[in-house]
Amino acid sequence: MTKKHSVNEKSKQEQLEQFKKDDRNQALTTNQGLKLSEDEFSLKAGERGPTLMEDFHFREKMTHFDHERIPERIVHARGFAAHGEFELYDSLSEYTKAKFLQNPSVKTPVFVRFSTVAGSKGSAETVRDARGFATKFYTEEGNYDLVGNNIPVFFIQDAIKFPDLIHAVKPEPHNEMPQAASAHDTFWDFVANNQESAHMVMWSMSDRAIPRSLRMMEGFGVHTFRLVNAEGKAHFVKFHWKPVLGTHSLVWDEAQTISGKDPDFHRRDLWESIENGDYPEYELGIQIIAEEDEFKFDFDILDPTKLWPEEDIPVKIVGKMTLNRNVDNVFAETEQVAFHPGHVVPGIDFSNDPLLQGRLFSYTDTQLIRLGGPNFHELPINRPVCPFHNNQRDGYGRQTINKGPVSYHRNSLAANTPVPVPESEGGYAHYQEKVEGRKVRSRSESFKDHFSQATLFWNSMSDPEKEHIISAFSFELGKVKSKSVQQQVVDMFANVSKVLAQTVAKAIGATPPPGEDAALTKSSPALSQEQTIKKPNTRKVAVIVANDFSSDLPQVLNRLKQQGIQPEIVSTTLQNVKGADGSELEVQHTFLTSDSVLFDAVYVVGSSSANKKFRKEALTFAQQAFEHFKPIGATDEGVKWLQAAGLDSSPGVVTGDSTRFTDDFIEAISAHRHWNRHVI
Ligand code: HDE
Repeated sequence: MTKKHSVNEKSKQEQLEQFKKDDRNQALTTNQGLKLSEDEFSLKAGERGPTLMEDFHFREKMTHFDHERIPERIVHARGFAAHGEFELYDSLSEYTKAKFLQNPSVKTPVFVRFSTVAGSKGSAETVRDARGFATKFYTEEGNYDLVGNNIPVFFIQDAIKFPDLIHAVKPEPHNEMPQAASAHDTFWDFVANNQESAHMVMWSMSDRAIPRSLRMMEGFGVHTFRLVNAEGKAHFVKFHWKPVLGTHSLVWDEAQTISGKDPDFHRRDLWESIENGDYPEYELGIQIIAEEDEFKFDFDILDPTKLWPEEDIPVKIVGKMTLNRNVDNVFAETEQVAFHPGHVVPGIDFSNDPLLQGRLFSYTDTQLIRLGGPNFHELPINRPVCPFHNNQRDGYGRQTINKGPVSYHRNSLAANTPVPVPESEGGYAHYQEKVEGRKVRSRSESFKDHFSQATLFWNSMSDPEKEHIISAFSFELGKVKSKSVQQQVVDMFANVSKVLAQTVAKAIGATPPPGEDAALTKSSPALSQEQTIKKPNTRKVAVIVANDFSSDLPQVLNRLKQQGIQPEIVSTTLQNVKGADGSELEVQHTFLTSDSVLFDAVYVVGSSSANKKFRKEALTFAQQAFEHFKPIGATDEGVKWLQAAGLDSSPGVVTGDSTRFTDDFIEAISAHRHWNRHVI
């Protein structure tokens, strides 16, 4: 189903055909099916008279409109989703009896919703935040939901603290500020007074919290789950999604500018990639720990503030998910989809992680208010693809018309149907873990180390990544008004790194904690994005061109396209630009409608006939790309412009007319960012 055409190129003819297929070319009717002769004027007593109560058409239309909104999600309100499919590489029967994980030839349909956590439904998408990564697998045994995030650990260890965490990070209630941001007093007060948050805070201050694209971020199930095979043997498991394009981020200044220039940046990127046939792909990975090894680690595997270092417990890649279809209607699908970590299939079970246990209550509870009653499983996006039967009846919005008088179990009047299915025939049976203990409200001693893995994360970062973390802390705490909270946070993070705490303290005018960092004991290279896959594919390049461009340009652009790079022409107006040899290029953006931050690289071509204003605009693009460490290319007149501005001969800046230019530029684009550039 490859589409491979640009979104803008969708022809009128195609659109008309689409309209014919759906219900748009039908007669306009009321919801009762009554054909309507007129839809512009309400019924009035005389042309200038009052509207009449008997205008049922007006009242139906207006009432429906008045009720169009449903409550947004309390967290993860801002989200975007796509359909796709999941394929397994090899059977996982050794670990699980889940049917969709047995046979590599089976393609399981999926629906994935990505989200930010803190912001409201209309908030900007490139804010500093964790991203939700929720996948619904429509399997033949029922829906399985893997409701994860792009960060592998969480702020808290027990679900009972979730309302406190979210109250702290959401806008402060007295003035409802700030929107979609953790840079305020209550969030950092929570952090300092709930130190189990240390590890996740390190991640959310890192580049992971400002992904370049939803197509370029990892996903994690976070909790420890259980896989159970046909013999009843269980293993502990953690789930990972690894993006085929690698894990990449924005830089903070760029992320903030994009929030204003294009608050829909991430959804636009996902939508356009799918429309263009550049389907986002993620490989599924599992980490396995045998039950008998549960206590072999220096952390508790039930603690959701801990990850399993990949170097110690390798991630086995077991399958691939491809997102290949955009939604038809965002409300019907993306907004009404109801995920729940408790939607499991035989062969997948829970662990006693106290955060997971609490989530198992919260998700159905929230749908009851959000989707207005207990029948949300009947909405098309939530319906399993396999049949479902039980004795549940009635409720708001019931769609199924159950027949017959019997709606209870056990019965004789309907031959005791529907019938429970034994485990051996596919009925779900919970893993029979032995549990014993006193009823207590307390936390296991094994959950009390909050800093070792936060330090592991810090130690695993490259120098630029460490600098970004320091700046993020300095930004966030710089926005905090309480001196006491600032100092508490600095003192807390001295437990992670003295260098980190001392540098941040200086930046925000707090007292630097004394001491030096201990010698590095352990790091986990897999945690650094420096280690990620780097490819030029789908990277967007702003090509700045004026009339009289050189005749080589179309060839350069073709070579970039062959590498999967997307050159887009930027000029003064949307009129085609003409080359010196008479060839023409279609312009996609003007200096007014676009901005350097919306591209991965800038290529300045210019031309000798370009005026001063053009040259200034081109250099603004290049300068900003330079400050964001992005690849810059220049040929023809562009080379002189960059030289005059002192932007040439830095890492990642490629200039020249030689045949090597394109190869070098592609290499620079593949590197994504050039951190060794001297930016003042
Ligand atoms: Fe959620 N979370 N969560 N969460 N969560 C919701 O459910 C909750 C947690 C995650 O695209 C809510 O339908 C509690 C961890 C995603 O529709 C709510 C706790 C992880 C989404 C809820 C957590 C997540 C949600 C709000 C602590 C990563 C969006 C609307 C125990 C593993 C799903 C909704 C979508 C949504 C509760 C912690 C991921 C209120 C109580 C940890 C991706 O039920």
